[in-house]
Amino acid sequence: MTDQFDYEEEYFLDKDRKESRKERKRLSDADRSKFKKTDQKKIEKVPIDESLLRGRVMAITGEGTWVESAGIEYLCRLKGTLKREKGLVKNLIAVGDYVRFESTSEKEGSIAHIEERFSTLARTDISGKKEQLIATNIDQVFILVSVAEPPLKPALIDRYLIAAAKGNLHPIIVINKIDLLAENPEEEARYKEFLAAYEPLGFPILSLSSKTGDGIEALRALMKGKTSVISGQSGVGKSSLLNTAFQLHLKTGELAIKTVKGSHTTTVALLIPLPGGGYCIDTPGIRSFGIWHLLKEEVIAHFTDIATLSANCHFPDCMHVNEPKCAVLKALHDGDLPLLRYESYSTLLEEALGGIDNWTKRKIGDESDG
Ligand SMILES: Nc1nc2c(ncn2[C@@H]2O[C@H](COP(=O)(O)OP(=O)(O)OP(=O)(O)O)[C@@H](O)[C@H]2O)c(=O)[nH]1
Ligand SMILES: [Mg+2]
Ligand SMILES: [Zn+2]
Repeated sequence: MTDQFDYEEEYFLDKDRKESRKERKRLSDADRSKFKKTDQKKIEKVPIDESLLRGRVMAITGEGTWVESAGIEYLCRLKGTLKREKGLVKNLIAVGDYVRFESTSEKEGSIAHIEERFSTLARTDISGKKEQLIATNIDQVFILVSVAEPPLKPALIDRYLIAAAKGNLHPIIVINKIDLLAENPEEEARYKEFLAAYEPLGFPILSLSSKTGDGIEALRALMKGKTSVISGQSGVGKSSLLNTAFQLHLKTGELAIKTVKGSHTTTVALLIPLPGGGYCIDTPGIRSFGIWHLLKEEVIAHFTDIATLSANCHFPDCMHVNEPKCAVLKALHDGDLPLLRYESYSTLLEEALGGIDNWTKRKIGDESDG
């Protein structure tokens, strides 16, 4: 199996920055509504050959695309006509896709058509120039972080939350490894600070431990009957969590300093049918999460707490960076706006405004403080 997704690769080493900036500008001038909310069952405009089989992509490995249809797994390749449509998407097909294919032998097939997606979890690929699909046609994303090993990174959570809103997904923040809190007073303080800042915002937050089983029942209940994707940094315990919750035997990794490409334990996304109904896609760990085609307006819309405060800023177009009479900076100074939130806002705003020239900076930010 090869890792097709470059998950742990260095992210923004692209030398051709100017070219990328031009591309970004072109993109943001193009159709901004990348995503139309559509019903899964809506039939596509393109006429489909009804003699084709219909199936769902379970995994994509070096061998090909694994498609399940009526209980049979087919190893499929993509038809050449599909490949020519690639354009600005790094991976034309992703786990979770519904496809139409022709079976070429008992267990093999050829994919002719990918159905329209009702949701996607996507990020920017390694080059910064293309959209990389992590999973598609999912109801909800479990944003998995851990209180320690690796430490909690609030800005990464905000990245996922924005990506979820863009991709038409319901986000659930899951904080794993709470068993480690007792022995980590610093991490415990950070965890509490995070809860104090994020709970009032209304995002669902679930604290649990796949080691002790604390909170697992709640996770199982949330996953029941739904298609979920679980995503987060390498080592936060995505596979362990699914193993504990559903008595699975996914490979899990020992903790190690994971800096080398390929050191993550899960190497390809995998759609897993859950006992009791529903599916969950386990994914390889990400190192950083660049939001594809991030707009300033999306950052502002996401930080509702900051938007509320900004009603009292002196300048109507205040961005709360260093403007005089800024109500957001005042709230921050007075302790009415958590520093965590402001830091996260600043990072993402800078990214949306600065484009690719700031992405290298962002990468450093990701590693130091999330
Ligand atoms: N203390 C503690 N350790 C945990 C917990 N959950 C997972 N771990 C450990 O964390 C390590 C990484 O777990 P994995 O499940 O492989 O992590 P992952 O997120 O799937 O990692 P990738 O597949 O590389 O993305 C393993 O050593 C697990 O035993 C937990 O709740 N508490
Ligand atoms: Mg894993
Ligand atoms: Zn302001």
